[in-house]
Amino acid sequence: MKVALTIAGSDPSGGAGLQADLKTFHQHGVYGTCVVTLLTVQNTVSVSDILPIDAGFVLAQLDAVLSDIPPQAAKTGALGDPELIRRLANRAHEFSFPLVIDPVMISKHGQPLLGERAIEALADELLPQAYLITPNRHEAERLCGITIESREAMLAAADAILRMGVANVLIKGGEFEGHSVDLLCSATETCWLESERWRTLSTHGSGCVFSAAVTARLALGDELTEAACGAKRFISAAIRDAPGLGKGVGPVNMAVAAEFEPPDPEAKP
Ligand code: PXL
Repeated sequence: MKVALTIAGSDPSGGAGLQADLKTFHQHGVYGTCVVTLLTVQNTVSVSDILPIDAGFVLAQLDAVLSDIPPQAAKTGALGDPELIRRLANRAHEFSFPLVIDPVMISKHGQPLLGERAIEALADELLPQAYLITPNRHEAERLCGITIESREAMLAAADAILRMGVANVLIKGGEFEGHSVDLLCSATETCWLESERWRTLSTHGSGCVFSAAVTARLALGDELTEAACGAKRFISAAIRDAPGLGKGVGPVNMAVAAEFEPPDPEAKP
């Protein structure tokens, strides 16, 4: 069985953070492991408190899982603390698997989720270690200073982010001509990912699920474009079939079918 690791915060309402990542990994037939970075008190209505886990304790969790169950791919979610970001960046040099960084900095509604010092540490030290970063539109704007109000601006932002030393970037959450539009860019390839834009409030955790689906597919051995296109189909269906839970911004449905090639049981590890 392939393995994917998430290094992320806890959302007790189960729609975002490590809970969303693990459910998404599982739905792709991938064994999920998780290193917890922070706890939140939240539901679909609000986040009322955050408890960061001591950076040394987070690193100890990481050592414990990596030395025992090495993953084929990993992702990060909410990291919170600049010291943790720096220490993780130091360890990421040694990773022999692709690292997907979801730079959880600003919510899709524009709310800040990370302090200024942590954003600096993320941009300067961690992002250059990533195989792929998956910012939403606001995070991409914050990273490169370009306002994304058109496809041309989204391309310019992706290009500017690549020039910051990032290998590949997937900008999520564009909305143009009534479509949901994401953009995958690498040094050699540009790929628009488009889907219908569903009229729903239930998008809590959609960014986490999208980047977790890419990570699961990378763990299964997909090429990047294939992983991003498959993940886009998964998140689009998960939003379309959202279960309507909670009194606020409800979760997406991570139990929708994921299309993937199961790994060949005969293949050598
Ligand atoms: O979707 C970003 C995110 C990541 N991680 C945790 C969160 C959220 C948003 O609520 O709670 C733990």
